[in-house]
Amino acid sequence: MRKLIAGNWKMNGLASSLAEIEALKGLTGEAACDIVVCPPFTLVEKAVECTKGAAIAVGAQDCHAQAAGAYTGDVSAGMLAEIGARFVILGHSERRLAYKEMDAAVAGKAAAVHEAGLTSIICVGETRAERDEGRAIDVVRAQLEGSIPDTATSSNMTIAYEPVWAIGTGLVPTLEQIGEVHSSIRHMLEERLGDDGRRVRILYGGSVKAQNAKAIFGVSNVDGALVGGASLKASEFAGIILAA
Ligand code: G2H
Repeated sequence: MRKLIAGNWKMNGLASSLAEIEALKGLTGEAACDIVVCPPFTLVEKAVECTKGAAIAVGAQDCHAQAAGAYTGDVSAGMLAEIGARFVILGHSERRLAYKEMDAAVAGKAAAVHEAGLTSIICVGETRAERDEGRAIDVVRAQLEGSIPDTATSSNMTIAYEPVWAIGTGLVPTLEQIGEVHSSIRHMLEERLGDDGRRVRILYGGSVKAQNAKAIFGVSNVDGALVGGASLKASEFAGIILAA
């Protein structure tokens, strides 16, 4: 399966940061994978302009489940589609934690993303305590069951497995641990979507760097990466892209 490497800028980036996307265009001409950059809302439209003609798609980091209405501060999937976004990250653990986003809310947002013709990147992952209690697979299974809407197919949904304890910490699970969770996710996707479940891309996220990317991409059922900190600098992000 062709890999997908997605950069999640989180709440980082001003207009001057678009220079990193410009640089990325020059560094990734030979890329053998699909590339997505997800800057903050304020830069999505500018990033779309900046990537015109390049093989780099642009995504957002969240959206509302409704198409329009009295939702102060929110942005709908249709609004993102109108300005050229093609992907939306949903249910990132930082949002699940800070905004108490539950699985059902993530599923509602994902349905809206699919309705708008965009692709959802649905994030799941266990906490350190849940892993230590031996519940990592059960937690991920429950999150997937609750967060995937009936509108999902392999063409409009990507899953990102991001163990919460590996995010921004420099800690990375062993390749065996990554392989175990990714193969369980594959199994769950096949249960849910039948044969189409085999074609859904499953990304790994959590402290991916140019230096560890190649080994992670060698794990069965790892179809790419969701990259945070290391996506902010074009040179480091390009290293991950070229490892795919
Ligand atoms: C996990 C990841 C990107 P980082 O949140 O979503 O961030 O690569 O900084 O651990």
